[in-house]
Amino acid sequence: MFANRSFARTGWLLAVFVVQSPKAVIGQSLFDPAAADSIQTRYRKVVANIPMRDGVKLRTHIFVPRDTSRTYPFLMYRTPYGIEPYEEEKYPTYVGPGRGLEREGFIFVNQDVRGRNYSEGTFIQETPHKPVKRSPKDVDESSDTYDTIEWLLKNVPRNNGKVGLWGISYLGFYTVAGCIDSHPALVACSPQAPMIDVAAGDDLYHNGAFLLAHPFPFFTSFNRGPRKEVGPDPQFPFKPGTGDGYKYFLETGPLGNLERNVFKGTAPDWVEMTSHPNHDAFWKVRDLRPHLKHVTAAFLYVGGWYDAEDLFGPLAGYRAVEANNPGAFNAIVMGPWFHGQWLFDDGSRLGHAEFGGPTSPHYQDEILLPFFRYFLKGGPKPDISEANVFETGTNLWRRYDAWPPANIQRKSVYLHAGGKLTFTPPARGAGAPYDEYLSDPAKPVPTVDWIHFGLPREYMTADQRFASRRPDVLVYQTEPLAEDITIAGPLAPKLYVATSGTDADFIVKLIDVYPEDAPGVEDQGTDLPKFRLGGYQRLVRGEPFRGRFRRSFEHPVPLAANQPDSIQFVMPDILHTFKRGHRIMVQIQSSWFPHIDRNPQTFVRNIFQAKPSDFRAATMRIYHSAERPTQIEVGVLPPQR
Ligand code: PG9
Repeated sequence: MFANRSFARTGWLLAVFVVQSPKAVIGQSLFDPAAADSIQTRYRKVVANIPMRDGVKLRTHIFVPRDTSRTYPFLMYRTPYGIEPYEEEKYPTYVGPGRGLEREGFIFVNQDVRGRNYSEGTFIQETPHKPVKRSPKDVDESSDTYDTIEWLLKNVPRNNGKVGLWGISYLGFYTVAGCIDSHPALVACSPQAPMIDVAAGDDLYHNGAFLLAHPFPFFTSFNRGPRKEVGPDPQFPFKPGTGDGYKYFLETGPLGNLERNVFKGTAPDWVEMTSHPNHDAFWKVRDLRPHLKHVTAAFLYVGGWYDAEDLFGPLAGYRAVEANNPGAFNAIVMGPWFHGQWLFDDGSRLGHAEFGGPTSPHYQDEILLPFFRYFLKGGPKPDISEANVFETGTNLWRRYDAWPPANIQRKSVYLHAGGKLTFTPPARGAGAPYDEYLSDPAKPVPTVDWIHFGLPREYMTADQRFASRRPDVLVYQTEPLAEDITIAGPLAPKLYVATSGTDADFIVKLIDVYPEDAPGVEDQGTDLPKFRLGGYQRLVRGEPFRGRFRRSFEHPVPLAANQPDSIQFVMPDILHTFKRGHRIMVQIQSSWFPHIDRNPQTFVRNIFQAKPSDFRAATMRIYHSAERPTQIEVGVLPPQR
């Protein structure tokens, strides 16, 4: 028996991928049951319980190539979600970051992290890194990875002494953590959509606004403690009784009701994560970036422009390594992908946005495989640039020596009276100095215009016409563009605002508006109306900011009612071309539900403890005058070939 045997509901996350996109990538689908047979044909599974320096044993499945004619490097991932199947004689449908690598031959290692599933020890959410370790009891993910590698090198025959580490999402967090103060044999790290700071821009909080629709379903299952009984968990999966998340969460009322009515103490991590709405010490110690110094491995960060969970992570992680390790091999790949699409799907489209064909194979074959071949097997030097990024709008892969590209020109798009948007600031006295709207928490702006529970990843490219017709959404757009405009890098809104309340959210959306006569009709299948691209208001990037944090993310302060104030923040990077004849549009609103929790719009210490009476409608004001020119600073690339 394994101590602390906890059946975390691991199938849930993979189920998300299976349900939504089991398409074949590079041959066999990652979830094709028949794939287990081909894994078993090529590899022999060894089950090990590897002792860490403090004596805790971590359940590890090692897949050793059956071809014993040569030596192989290790390629490992570490996970809180389980490494099924646990039976020694059974094989998983995939063991590595792509079919090409499985065909190539590595010693694949899959490990339950401390305190999860069949590993011993105590689980800690996003284990803080311990830069100083004074005794064998001072352990963290860096030391567990180090001890695992030390054991593998000594106990697995025909290894070539080199180790690679990779992982998507939470597994990406463990990848980054394992590459800090790393074992000298660990020479290649590929953090993919890593959770770098869930309280700054990844899964839980974006600029202080809490992500509700995405993490809630996760915490209804992730916290399953050690289960005594065998067989299906009567509580899993969580059954909200409706497929309409907007309705469910609106009827839930203040978020404290979710603990009282749903979790009821079964989700200690939900309680922990929602007990820190400010960016306090609890979150600061979980941010790995300060420790990404003196790294010795090569890094290949991977992320998706349309990753609804961890878009912040790969960009922030890449920047941290770049800033602190000038000599390191540190590259980034950003494709037009949703969370994990580069492994689990061919990457040809997301919602109504199409990318000119499969995009994942280019990354798998031309970037990922050459990267690991070079650093783990002494293969040819990979033809990989510092930044290998997909340009949406034109559907071209681009390569740059830096990210963002060194030759971008910082410009601002300015809001003007009459719903106009131009690259010039408002002139004095030119039209009304502001626009107003009534934001009512009882009728928040929906995230999408279809019924869904959870956060549909298609929201990242969804048509915004439904929102542009609401009185509580302000809309500003350019004239049809006379030439293509390519924007690269982060977007930096500077909002001049006022509210009749004492707190407010402001969501900024950057949108590509297709011409009314844009060719193309998408046949969504017989039971859905054909989607016409004409007039499509394609979301390019959207991001919230919770007004109380405009001075500090750790110490929120109320907004003074009816007093002009300013808010500056950064929206995640893009690389998008607005084509000639299209328009650039900006929408501003004060709710985005249930993607983001509702702001009561009255200042309370902790929104999770707000009372129903705290939720009040408020008039929001967005200024666009010479004195208060609301704008978004962007990086414009010179015309490219
Ligand atoms: N990034 C995913 C997640 C983490 C925490 C809460 C909700 C989702 C994931 O690890 O898949």
